[in-house]
Formats: sequence, C-alpha cells, structure tokens
Amino acid sequence: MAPPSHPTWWHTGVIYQIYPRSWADADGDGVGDLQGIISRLDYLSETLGVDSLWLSPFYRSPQADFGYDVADHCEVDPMFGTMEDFDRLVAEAHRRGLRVIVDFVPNHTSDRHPWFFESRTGRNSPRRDWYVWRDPAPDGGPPNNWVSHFGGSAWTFDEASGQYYLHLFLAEQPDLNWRNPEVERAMHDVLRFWMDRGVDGFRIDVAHAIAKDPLLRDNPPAPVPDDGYKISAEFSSQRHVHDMADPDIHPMFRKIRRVVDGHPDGRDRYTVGEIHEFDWERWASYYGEALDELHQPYNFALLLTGLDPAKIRWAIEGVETAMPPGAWPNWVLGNHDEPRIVTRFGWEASKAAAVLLLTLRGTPTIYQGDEIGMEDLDIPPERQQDPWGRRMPGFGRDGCRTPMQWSEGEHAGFSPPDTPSTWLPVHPDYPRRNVASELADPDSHLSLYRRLLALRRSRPVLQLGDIELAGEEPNPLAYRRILAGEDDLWVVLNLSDDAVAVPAAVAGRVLVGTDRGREGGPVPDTLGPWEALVVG
Ligand code: TEU
Repeated sequence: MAPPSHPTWWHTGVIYQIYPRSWADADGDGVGDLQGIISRLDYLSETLGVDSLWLSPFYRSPQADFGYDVADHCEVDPMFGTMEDFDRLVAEAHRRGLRVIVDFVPNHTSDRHPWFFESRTGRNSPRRDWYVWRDPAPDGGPPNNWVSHFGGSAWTFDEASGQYYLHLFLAEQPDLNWRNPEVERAMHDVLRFWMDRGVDGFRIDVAHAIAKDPLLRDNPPAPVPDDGYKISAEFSSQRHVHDMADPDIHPMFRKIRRVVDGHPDGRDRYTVGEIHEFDWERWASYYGEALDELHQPYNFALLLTGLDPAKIRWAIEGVETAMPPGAWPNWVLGNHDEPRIVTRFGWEASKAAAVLLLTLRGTPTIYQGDEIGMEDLDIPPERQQDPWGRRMPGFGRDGCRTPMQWSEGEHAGFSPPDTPSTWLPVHPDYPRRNVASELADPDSHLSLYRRLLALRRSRPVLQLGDIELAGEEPNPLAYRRILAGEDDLWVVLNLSDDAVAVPAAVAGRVLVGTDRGREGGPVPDTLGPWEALVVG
C-alpha cells in the first residue's frame, strides 16, 4: 500500500463534477453554459478549495440523452457557448490552479452524427462498419438478446437496409464499432484534439462497453438476478458477459493510455473510466498490471454499500487488496446518474458521508450541489426530461440534475432573474439551502465541506497516507491514515442511529467534526448518532 512513486494532481487532489446544463446559466435561456462556469470558477478554487473540475458533455448534441449523444466531438454545442468560451474556461481554470477533465463518450454517438448518417446510407457505405450492423435473426427479430440500459432490445431495425444497428443505450445513441481500426483512430484523434486545447484529463463514459464479444453472442441468463443496484429486472436477468468488457478491452485501454501519455506537451494527464464493476479483481484489472491502462477505473463501491459500516469495510479491504502495486484508489458518492446523498441517507448521515468521502485513501469526486446538501426533487411526469425516466418510470435521473442553488434570489441565482424558466425546476428548498446562506452559516454542509477540504490541503497524510482499518466491531467505522515517518491521524464515524463508544486507540484533538462544537477539543468517549470526527 505504498504511496504512488510520482504523486501528481489527480492523486492528491479533489475532483468536482460539473453537469453543465445545471450549474450556472449566464445567458438566461434556463440552461447552464460555459460562460456561467467561467463566472463561478472562484467558487471552486477559493471558496470550496477543490483541485480540478470534470465537465459532463458540452459537445454538439441533439440532447436526446443530455449530451451523452454526441453529434460532433470537436464542437461546443451553441447552447453551451463557443470554442472561444471553452478556451477561456481552460485558461481561467489553469490560472487558478484548477485542472480540467472533460467527458469522453466513446461507446456511442448521436444518430445525428455525420458518421452515422453516412453509415446508415446502406450496406455499401464506406462507414457502414463504423457502427454495429447485423442481419435479423432467422425469425426476423434482433440479432441477439442484448438489452438496452434504458429498456427494451439493444437493436433497432433499419427498414431501408434491412439490418439492425446496436445501441446499448437509446436508439438515438448507436454504438460505435471499436473493432474497426478507423473508428479507434478517429476517437484517438478526439482525445488529441482536446489535449491540444489544454485539457488535463478524460472521464470515459461507459468505458468497458467499447469492447463487445466479437461474435456478438447472446448474454447467458443470470442465475440469481443481480442485487438490483439501479438496474431493471430486464437488465439484471442477464449476465453481461458478452455485451461489454470483452477481454479485448485491455489492449484498447492500453492504446488510449499511450495516446494520452504520448501527447507531446508531456503534461501529467488523467483518465478515469466509468465502469460499474464490484468484483474487485476484475475492477482492478483495468489499471493494467503494469499500470498501463486507465489511471483509474471508477470505484462505485459506496453507491452499493451505502453507509453500512460492515460493507464499507468490505469495500475498503477489497479495493486495497485487489489494486496492483502503485495503483491509486478513488471514491465516488454521487454523480448525475444517482440519487443525491441527502436523499439516499438523510440529513445527519450525509454529513458523516462527507467526512468519509474526503478522508478515505484515494481521489474523491464531489458531485455539484452535494456540498450544500442538495436533495433530489420529485419531478412531475409532465416536466420529466430524462429519457430513461420517460421510458421506464422510476428510473429517471432528473431529481439529481436540478439547477445549482447559489443564492436566495430568483431561480436560486442559477439563471439571471428575468429568465422565464429553468430547464428543470429549481428545488423549492433553495431559499434556505444555497451557497450564499450556507457560507454565512458555520454549521452548514458547505462549511463542513470547506473545513474538510482545507484540512486535506494542509495535511498531506490525508492526500497520500496509507489507510489502516481499526476496531473489532464494524461500527464505529474507524481508520488511521498514516504517512510513514511524517504524520498520522484518525477518522472515526458512527454510522448508526445510536450512540457508540469511541475505540480507546483513537487519541488526539478533534480537527474536524460533523458537530463543529467538538473541534479543537479532546476526543469524546462516545459519538452521537451519525457523528464523525477527524482526530489528530
Ligand atoms: O452512464 C451509463 C451507465 O452505465 C449507468 O449509469 C447505467 O445507466 C447503469 O449502470 C444501469 O445499467 C453513462 C452516463 O453517466 C449517463 O449519463 C449516460 O446516460 C450513459 O452513460 C450513456 O452515455
């Protein structure tokens, strides 16, 4: 569990995810934009104190899946601004010491991408093979049993050519064929394009889906349907062994890594792959044995474990044991696809969740708005936007995508006051839950996040130290962070509704606590429900 041999910004820093539609709207059309982001960069660097930002897609797109359907990888959608705005955003971010990570969506494009237009012109199109086209099964049905993440068959029939095309998501998101070297090259060029513009890293959308079984065999049935993490009965009735994560994914990742590391400007860049994988050995394999694949596969363990202390111990041990030597972990508690932290765990528990996320060993990613304790909004059916929710009631992701709450002003300060309406409604709790009011309140979520982030900055042990789990019982969850010969500190979290004794070994002064009144004082004998402390 040694620290990385060459620690750089993505090892030590904290990443903040911006969902551009919902963070800051400068031009008053009710949708966030790049100018809005530029105007709020000080919030990230000064107020909050994070180190980098990840931008969900802002590329030209018909927005069938809100940007995850890209129609031009190398153009900014006019809804978000211009390429000049993007260049300014990067320059302004860098001026503040913030790194910029952009979303890379390799698995599919929009059905309005020029490549797909050309591909669907007919079987003889020079780009036919850029996507996955197959003849119907003998009964005329889809070529295999794969299902879309968003419900229904993963195949759509094209009358004109008499073939089906594959889409693991919407029919408006046809899958690219990464087994075609021209596709691979074109997508590598996309990476180069953004690196040339100064971006520091890529979050790779459904990264492992780019490698499918070359024979496109049926997925076998799942003996016991999955544990139901966010997936429909239809999706979990199959073992997803052929529609994604084919072993050929490894050379594909190695090539992506070579492109990213090989950029002539020689900057330290980062790739993180969106991979929902909870078999730790398999998960860890995406680092590459020689650490030559992804810098990190996302670790979504906490989305599965929730705040169950025994399960979190399982995840910490699993992750730490499985990683190849020198690999660096990461932790995620929310993103634009998940119900929000407060919604999942409740108000008090969400403070303990903040302590957990920002003190575990590894790179944390904060999803916009979680730092002020935003909650999901129940969107009435007629205002629902997410195509997944519209197709499959109950699976909608709009709730966590409502506009960022900046102030108690009109539209929560997200859009200019005279904006007619915002693309999703603002959560009605905004008059009390917003950045401005929380800044003025030392007991707010935002104040807790700021104290934790400031502590992380001032104590390298929190950035790079080892982690050692302590205690006999699962709860309280207690661990030490240790930077050999330099520094160490304790983290102790009561992940329950009952008071619990603090293990005797936990000694020192309270540095940060969910209960601010404890800070600066000695370690108490017991922790109240959902109380968490950093002690050193
Ligand atoms: O998410 C895709 C993804 O794999 C999961 O959220 C998936 O939906 C879940 O595991 C159920 O199977 C990414 C983006 O984050 C999301 O916003 C996009 O809609 C999706 O890819 C398609 O690009």
